[in-house]
Amino acid sequence: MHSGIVSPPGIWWKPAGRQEKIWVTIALVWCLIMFAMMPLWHLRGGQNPTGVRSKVEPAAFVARVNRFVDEYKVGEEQGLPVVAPPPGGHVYLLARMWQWYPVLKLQKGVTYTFHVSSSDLNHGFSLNPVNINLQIVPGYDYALKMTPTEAGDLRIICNEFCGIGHHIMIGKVLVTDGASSAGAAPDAPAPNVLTAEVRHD
Ligand SMILES: [Cu+2]
Repeated sequence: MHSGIVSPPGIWWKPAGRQEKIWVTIALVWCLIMFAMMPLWHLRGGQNPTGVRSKVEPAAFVARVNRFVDEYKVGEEQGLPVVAPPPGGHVYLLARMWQWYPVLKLQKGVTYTFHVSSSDLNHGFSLNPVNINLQIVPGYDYALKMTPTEAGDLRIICNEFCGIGHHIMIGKVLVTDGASSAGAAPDAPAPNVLTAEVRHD
């Protein structure tokens, strides 16, 4: 029997053996590498979209999104407006339980200022198959310069659990080829290989 007072029988007090020292050293070195990666990745990795961020009242953001939809709506898809903003303009996307509003139609090779916020609670913006991830927080307008580099049909997946409808919270971004965008049908076949880059200016 042993307790917190009576120490258990064992050999824990013997000096660490060679192998144990090697393993502890490897683990320590790896920890230090990972630790160094944090500042390194921030400065060199291009992983931190340092966009313009500002505070915004959720209701004001909703109003801005609605104005954006009214101005540039070009169609409808499954009850959601499809909005094609002018090239180089501002794009507004609202995350709310449980949809991404509206459907965006963008042009390849054009840089947009992309604003995204939430009107209720935290959501996660994950653009697939492009690897862009952002946390969407109500009260903050997260603005990024974004340039679609390939035409196609992208999905926005919510990757922050936001309630019972979380799994159906899937949005859509259509990227059209600049030249043929004018008369392109929304269901025109699109290549399935997509990339986009986030700029940090
Ligand atoms: Cu969610």
